[in-house]
Amino acid sequence: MLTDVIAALATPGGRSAIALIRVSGSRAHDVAATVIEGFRPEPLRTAHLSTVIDPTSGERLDEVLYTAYKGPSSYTGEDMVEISTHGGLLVPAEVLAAFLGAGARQALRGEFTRRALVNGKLDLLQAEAIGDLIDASAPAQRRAAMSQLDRGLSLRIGKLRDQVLELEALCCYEIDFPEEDSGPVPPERIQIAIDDLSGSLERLLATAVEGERLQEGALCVIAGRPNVGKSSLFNALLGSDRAIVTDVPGTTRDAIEAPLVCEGFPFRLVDTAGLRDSDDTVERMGIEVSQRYLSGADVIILCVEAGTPLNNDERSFRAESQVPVIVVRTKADLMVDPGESGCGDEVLASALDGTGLEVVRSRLAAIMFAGLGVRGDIEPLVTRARHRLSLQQARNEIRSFEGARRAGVDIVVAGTHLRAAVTALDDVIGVVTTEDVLDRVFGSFCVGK
Ligand SMILES: Nc1nc2c(ncn2[C@@H]2O[C@H](COP(=O)(O)OP(=O)(O)OP(=O)(O)O)[C@@H](O)[C@H]2O)c(=O)[nH]1
Ligand SMILES: [Mg+2]
Repeated sequence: MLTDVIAALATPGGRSAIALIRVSGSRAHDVAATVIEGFRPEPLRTAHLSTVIDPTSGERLDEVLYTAYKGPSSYTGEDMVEISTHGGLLVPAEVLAAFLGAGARQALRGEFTRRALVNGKLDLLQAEAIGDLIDASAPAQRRAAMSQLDRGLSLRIGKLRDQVLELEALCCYEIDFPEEDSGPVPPERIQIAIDDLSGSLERLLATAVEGERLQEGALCVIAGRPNVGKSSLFNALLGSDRAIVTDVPGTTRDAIEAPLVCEGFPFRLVDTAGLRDSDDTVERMGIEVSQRYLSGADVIILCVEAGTPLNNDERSFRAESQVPVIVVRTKADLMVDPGESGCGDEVLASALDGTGLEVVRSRLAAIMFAGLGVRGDIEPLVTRARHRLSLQQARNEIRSFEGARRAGVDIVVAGTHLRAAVTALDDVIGVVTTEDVLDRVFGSFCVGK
């Protein structure tokens, strides 16, 4: 297939030692030959030292290293050239302009990976994983993205797809031999196949809550009465003075959000205005913002000063919360008798001397990502609503198939649910051909005719 030549800067603009420009398309090598002095692709995948010349002015723009790739053995599957130029704002822009002047077109967002997908170098899940890897801010996100790039989830979904096709094949067998009253396939065998499949789908779907949380970062909201030390705790956990701290109750008026990594897991930590009845308009608005954040929180840190018993509001807040609440007893350094506070699962902490901060971090990681810790790297994760919705669709189709079978619906009609399940699974990774089903029917059953 003939494709136009696209080019783009693959590194961010700004002062840097080097920058990388990528060029891809059927005539990528021809375009490169117009701009790079003495360009020759061979030996492929080898760095060559040369000079980039402006095709219109003939001016030497930069000394570069270039590497040529021949399709399909390249990232996009097309002929490609990667050029390492010197960094900074001007040089990479001028070299890129030279390529555009020589017939390349500025690539669109994600167009290289999109071509890789079209050319079968990657499936959709792997393409998403590349985006996730680039966006990762916590090691656990990187691990999940790497596993998805290694086709962890693709293979798992491929296996589910195989199971559905297997089931379909069993049913096709019933269609082929209608004269045999009970059918050649014992109904128990079909039921076992259905149960196995449903079980596998449920297990995978069970990873979605924490998987999607891993993708987004768990929303952790710090709440409590004014002046209890919420902003101080926020700053201490982040290790930087992001929020203003004063001894005036009602200091924080707006919610402040910042990314935080706890034991390798991503969080979005939010400091909020202290909760109380206030006549001050701005403070009241701040409290409303706090309430909104609280209603969307995955986990809440409720700050209460050490040595002070929880009041009724705090007790009912903890009891009625829909999400886990970690009670943090603040200002532990001011306590006269260290034994007097911090009962049960409450955490004794001080923003001043760092007491308890590690406990808060590990408590957050344990509560929000316990399942991932247990599963380790073995289970692939469902990290997007897109995956989850398709998997739920597949599961619903399997349920409908089971229901239809029980109700004695004709197997050909019931079988349409299996087709729909395959389509739903294919939506997650890629393309489907009905040839697959036929291959499986005759391949795994050895009918002999
Ligand atoms: N000794 C000690 N003082 C603290 C600690 N944490 C906070 N404080 C002090 O308590 C006061 C209030 O702290 P903030 O962090 O502003 O409290 P807040 O809960 O954010 O208050 P509002 O934003 O007004 O709701 C300040 O004077 C802090 O210096 C701590 O761990 N130890
Ligand atoms: Mg504050």
